[in-house]
Amino acid sequence: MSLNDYLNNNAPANLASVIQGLAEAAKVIDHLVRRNGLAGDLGSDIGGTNSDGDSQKALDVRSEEIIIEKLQNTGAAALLSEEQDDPVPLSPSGDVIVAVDPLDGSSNISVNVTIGTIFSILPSHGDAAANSLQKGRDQLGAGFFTYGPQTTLIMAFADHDDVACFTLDPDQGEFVLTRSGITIPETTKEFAINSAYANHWFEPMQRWMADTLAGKDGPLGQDYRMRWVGSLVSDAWRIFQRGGVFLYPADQRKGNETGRLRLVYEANPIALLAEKSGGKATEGTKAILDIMPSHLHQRVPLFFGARSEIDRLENEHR
Ligand code: P6P
Repeated sequence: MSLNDYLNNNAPANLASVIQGLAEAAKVIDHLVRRNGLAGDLGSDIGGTNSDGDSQKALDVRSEEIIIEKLQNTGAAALLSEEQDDPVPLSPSGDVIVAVDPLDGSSNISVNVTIGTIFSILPSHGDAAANSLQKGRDQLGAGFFTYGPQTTLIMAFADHDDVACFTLDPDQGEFVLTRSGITIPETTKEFAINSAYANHWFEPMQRWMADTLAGKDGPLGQDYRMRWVGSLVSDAWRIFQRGGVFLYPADQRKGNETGRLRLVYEANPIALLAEKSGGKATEGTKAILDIMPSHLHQRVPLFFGARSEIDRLENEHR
């Protein structure tokens, strides 16, 4: 089944047109990724910084331009982006808002590691400020694309209990349904974290990891393995395909006291997919989807995946 057929059968018309626009943008971004280095270095810093002072890569900016172009006339009223301070107006008559991380994993562009585009679709209330500050529980749909060995899409809608995966068929140039009914197993032996910051973690994370690393001789009675790509979409795709748990805690490093990942256009979309897949997504004590954003680029700790492991982590935070 093609993406268009899946959308026609399962999505409200306004969401279908927005996702079709995002899919067209993903095809163009994918082509740029595959040609990186052949026609300039899209992983190079362009000297600018985004709203939060992160250095911008050429592909960050170009990806956003492509998304804005492809969302014209799709029913999206405005775009909220990691690369912008303020909403980017699209269709005045639009009734949804699209929040994006146009290119997640920018530091990996120049080293041929999977990167992607993350999106969240929210209702438009006709007021820019109100549109920017909505709980993830209010999302109408969410998902992400990966640009890696395969070009893929995973998405879900709020009023439809299915998480579906698509692969871009390079021969047809179309996204084709490859899996649906995605579920994250209740338990796992695989965790994803950047352990280089272990000495900066707060106590709950330290305790969780100590029990985990104790392995089969410890309180959990099983050995674990670790995977860390350093690209959220890549680690997340693996977890939605074979299970696992992802952990990006706050830590005591300057600037990471409330976490690294962004609530509105990274944590919320992933959290919707995680809950729809039978997993959990928390910041330690509260479901990601229940957090009211204080500002568009708010950072949060993000833990998602296997329910039993997230429960264990939340118990450590009590
Ligand atoms: P670290 C990429 O820069 C990103 O925002 C996410 O995609 C990824 O999960 C995380 O940062 C990696 O962070 O601290 O391991 O470099």
